Amino acid sequence: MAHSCPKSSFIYDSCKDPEKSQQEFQEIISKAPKNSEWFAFSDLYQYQGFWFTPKFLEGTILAQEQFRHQSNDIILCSYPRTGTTWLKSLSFAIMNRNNSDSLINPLHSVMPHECVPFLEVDLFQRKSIKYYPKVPLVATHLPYSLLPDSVMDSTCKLVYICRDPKDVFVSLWHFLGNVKDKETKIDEFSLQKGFDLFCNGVSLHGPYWDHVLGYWRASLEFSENILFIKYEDLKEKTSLHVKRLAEFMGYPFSLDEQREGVVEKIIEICDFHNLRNLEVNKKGEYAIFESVVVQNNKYFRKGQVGDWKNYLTAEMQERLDCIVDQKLQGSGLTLC
Ligand code: PAP
Repeated sequence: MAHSCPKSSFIYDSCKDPEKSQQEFQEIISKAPKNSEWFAFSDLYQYQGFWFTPKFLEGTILAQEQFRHQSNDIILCSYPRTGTTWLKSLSFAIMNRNNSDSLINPLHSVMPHECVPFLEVDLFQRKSIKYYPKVPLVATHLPYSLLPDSVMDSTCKLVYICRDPKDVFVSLWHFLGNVKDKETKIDEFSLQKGFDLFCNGVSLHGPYWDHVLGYWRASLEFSENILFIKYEDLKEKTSLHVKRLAEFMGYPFSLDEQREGVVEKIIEICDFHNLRNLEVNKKGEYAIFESVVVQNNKYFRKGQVGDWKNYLTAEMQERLDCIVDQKLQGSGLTLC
């Protein structure tokens, strides 16, 4: 086999100067525009053009100040509900495929979000999280412009996944309705209300189109270091894109591996239905933050392209497509 199992090089230490970072965070949040309509896990605050919950914002500031990447780190970037869990699973399985223990064990018993930590959540906000096994992969929902300087100034490899905004919205709306927050009572949140906010750019880590455009433009400029993938393409030509992903990550499949069916095996392990039917993903829970807990099965809802047709009217479709087309005009990218 071509590679030995890589070791994680991320900094898992908690904040070095917690008081300074806390002060800075409090100052930013006290001045930031606030939106209380999109309940997410709490109110949203606008920072440098994007909307965050306080916890995500705190993690963003900590990560910006303290994250130091190593040369072999690979960062999986995404807007929420665009295929993060799938991308994490595939990248993890690709990188971990020569682990002498077993190719499949970790993803069989550990939720993909616990195989690959989130930069702005897990690396700096959790004191005692355990990831198994640690590999030099980290994920983030941060927009490109808010990535830590140490990433921007480096040749660190980034993979970005995006998805049809209509499916993103429908997936996000379902997801937020299922989050259990110990601190706030979640009332019914209408599809129309969420849709209006999403179209106005007010959503967790939104506006969605700005999030996508940031990575898209960067991927054109730094094509060697940023791989841009569409969820729909990954669905349609999984094998092709998995090979492309492995090659980009620096873990290409050898001819022997291809002959032995390793690519297909990885695809099968990470297949939506396979992951969804695992005990850990059917019954387990994942704490995004200590007070925000989600059942693992909410990360495996339908996994389909075009599910928006079951929820959005023709007017809603036209409205969102029109907004996104306008925002993406001239970029060379289409999402709808
Ligand atoms: P997150 O940002 O909350 O982690 P993320 O993983 O980005 O979510 O996206 C979840 C979506 O990916 C869900 O889409 P749906 O609501 O339209 O069903 C989820 O079902 C889908 N998904 C999760 N795992 C897979 C997979 N292995 N293959 C394809 N789609 C998947």
